[in-house]
Amino acid sequence: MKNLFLTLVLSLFCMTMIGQDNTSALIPMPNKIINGNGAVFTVNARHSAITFDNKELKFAAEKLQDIFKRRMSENLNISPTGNGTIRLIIDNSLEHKEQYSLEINNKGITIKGASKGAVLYGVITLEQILMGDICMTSQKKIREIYIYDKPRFEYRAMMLDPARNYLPVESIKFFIDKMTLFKYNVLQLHLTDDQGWRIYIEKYPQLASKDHYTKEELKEIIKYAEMRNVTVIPEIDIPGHTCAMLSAFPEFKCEHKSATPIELGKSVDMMLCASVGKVYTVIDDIIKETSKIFPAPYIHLGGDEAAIKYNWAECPRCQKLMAELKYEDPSQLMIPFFSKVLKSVKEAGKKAILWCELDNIYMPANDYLFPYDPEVTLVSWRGGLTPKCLELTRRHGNPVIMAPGEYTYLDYPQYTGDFPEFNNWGMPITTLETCYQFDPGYGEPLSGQKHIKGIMATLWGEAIKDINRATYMAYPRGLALSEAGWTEMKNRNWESFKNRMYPNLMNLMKEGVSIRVPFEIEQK
Ligand code: TNX
Repeated sequence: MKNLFLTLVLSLFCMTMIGQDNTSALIPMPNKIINGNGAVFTVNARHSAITFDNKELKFAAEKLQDIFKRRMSENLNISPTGNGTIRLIIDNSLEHKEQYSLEINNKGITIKGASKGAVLYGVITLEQILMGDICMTSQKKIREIYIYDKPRFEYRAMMLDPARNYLPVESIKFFIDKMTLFKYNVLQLHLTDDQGWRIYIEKYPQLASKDHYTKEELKEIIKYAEMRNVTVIPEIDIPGHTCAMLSAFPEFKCEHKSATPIELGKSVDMMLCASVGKVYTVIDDIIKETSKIFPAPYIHLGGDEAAIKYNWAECPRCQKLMAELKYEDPSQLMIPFFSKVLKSVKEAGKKAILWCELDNIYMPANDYLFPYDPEVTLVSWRGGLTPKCLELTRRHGNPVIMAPGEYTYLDYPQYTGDFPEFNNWGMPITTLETCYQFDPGYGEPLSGQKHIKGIMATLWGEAIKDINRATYMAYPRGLALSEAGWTEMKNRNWESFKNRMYPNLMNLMKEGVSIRVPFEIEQK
């Protein structure tokens, strides 16, 4: 009797909750949804069990078990075999490796995925269904729905920068765990810069800063990420952004009168000298060791903001090398520099990623660096130069990752009162709405987008002192960018996104994630 009364009160309350339904917390928006005809599935520990057909799915099954416990107070059994009403299945007939389907009807729930990661995505989508349809959830019911989903882009990255400010292993794991909620599948770790060298290299222990990651710690991060369908890609930034390396190897500096003394922790526009032979030996060793630690097929080698004008251009040894090679512009030394480095990458069995540097203040008009080896993937990051980078990569057959600063840089302030301490690069404000406007295809016809591998939400770390600041800068903008990476343009809509965002923000807060509440945005 009491239960009946409660159900009645709850139903009346629920009828007044306009806009809350089973799709109202889906982020990124799935690419195909078919609504049911009003049937419901009731979750009940006595009659429902979770089964999975492949031992690889144990993690997803446990995640699902935890979701039902947290959201419905139902303790479901997991049984690896048998005919549970809630089934997780690896389906090899699905063609895209992250493709999944989630089918809910009055008989049960079936999640099929092309891989364990895809099945996990089905589980995550199911949690968002419960998050959106809170009234049904509170009655332990789920409405009939059919979702058939796969990502627009295969590469959906976030970047963390523990080189500028070290982040403990636990913080990185925390960050990865939250990325997975929005179907990001790559974490780029910017491991080296002027302010620090965070990866311990056995052959050159002098490189590592006081705070660094051991091989075992990196492996632990990689394994944690792998369970959550996240690939960790290391970045060793050369030949610029190398003060930490130069303080361990002062002989790698250029030789010229105006060379600034190395002071660790201060960015002083120093770089590796292109004409010192040992630079290449040490880099070769670093690439080999790093490649053994990280199973990812890619290694990122930077290539950004090299202060050629203040180093190679003035260095007598580099000038001699230029004359020998009949080069007119010192930026051209990037060609032999990277051809040697890329050889090491190939020998280590990897492919390289580089920041796309075109004409900037340090390297005037150096687009003659193209053609890069077409195996090299470039990250387009300078907003204004993105159309040019898109065009050059298309012409030369290089894959490209879209990370134009004005849409995807999470270190940029998100509103006027949000200037991070310690920034001195006069950054534009990147609002949540601006992030949401990002179309990684940059308005190109589909035929011109084939070489776009995906997107990256980039969080530079100069002002990121700890994980709370990292997540505060990353969310909610990371939600908007997740949709740019996953959802086809025809399925995206700012008004709908705003509403779908709120339940997710509440959930993040409940999980102890420090976020920015976008108080300037009205929920309808
Ligand atoms: C440029 S983006 C950099 C970083 C800085 C960032 C600050 C890029 C490839 N290089 O070293 O942290 O600006 O926004």
